[in-house]
Amino acid sequence: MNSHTFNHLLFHTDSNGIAILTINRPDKLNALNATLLDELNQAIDLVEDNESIHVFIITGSGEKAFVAGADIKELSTLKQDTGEELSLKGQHIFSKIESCSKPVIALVNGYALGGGAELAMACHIRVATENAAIGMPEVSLGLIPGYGGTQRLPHIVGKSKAMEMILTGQPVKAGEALKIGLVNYVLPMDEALDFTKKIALKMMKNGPLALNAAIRAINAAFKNDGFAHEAKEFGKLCSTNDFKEGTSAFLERRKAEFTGK
Ligand code: DAK
Repeated sequence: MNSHTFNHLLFHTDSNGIAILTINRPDKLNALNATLLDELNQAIDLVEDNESIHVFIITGSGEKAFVAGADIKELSTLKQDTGEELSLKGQHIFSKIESCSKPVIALVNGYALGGGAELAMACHIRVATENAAIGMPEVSLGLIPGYGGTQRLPHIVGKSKAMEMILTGQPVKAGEALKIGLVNYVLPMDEALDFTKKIALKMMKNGPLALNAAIRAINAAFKNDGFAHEAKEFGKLCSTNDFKEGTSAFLERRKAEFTGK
């Protein structure tokens, strides 16, 4: 069993070669801050570089949240240039997950909101626990998804459902997520990890070169230039009053009053 030390991640590899990464910032519902993103980037490199790892599982610590989004306190300080820069950085890291040469499975154990939903969608498949709620609430903060969500959600659930989810900001519960194809399976909390490992074992019985080629070929069907557009739009929103109001309202625990300015 291999393990590696990070500040906000737990990382270990079991004797079958399944690496399990647990996002570990439970007091903030595993929200993604800058350090955590950097560590996630390093963890992906570890998985790519280690020949004894065959499948990668990403989950969140505790039973409440997979990841409750990008860290809103950090987001609230962004300006147009830093917003676009952060978006491109996050997009790059999530794209590395999507193009990982080994299968990556998200085990969505609770809230997967905003950046959390985007992280789950960058993984190759998703298993959810019964208490999962997946959504893109960015518009309630005066923002849009900035880590590839505007691109991946329509690919996974179709344009119409993606429009509804992003424009209302309302999350879907596990049962609906299964119905619309956003997750592959829904399991009780105490069975979900074993079930996910069983899928991993099925995958790793196959030829690694074939797995790698299949991932590349499937990803090739979904290449587009919308990611750069998403980062630009996100950056522009970072200079608006609505963005300041949306993030302040969350941090001050009040309802946002948007003015369209
Ligand atoms: N960021 C920072 N802190 C968060 C957080 C988040 N996303 N979510 C929760 N927390 C913190 C809370 O502030 C609270 O901290 P303390 O006050 O205890 O210090 C703690 O976690 C527990 O949360 P609650 O007290 O709120 O717990 P509840 O059970 O009452 O509610 C909740 C759970 C998940 C419904 C609620 O926490 C919530 O609504 N959280 C925010 C969800 C959200 O809006 N997430 C989306 C964030 S926007 C981009 C990059 C990324 C993105 C966009 C652009 N670019 C750079 C271009 C992505 C944006 C997002 O992800």
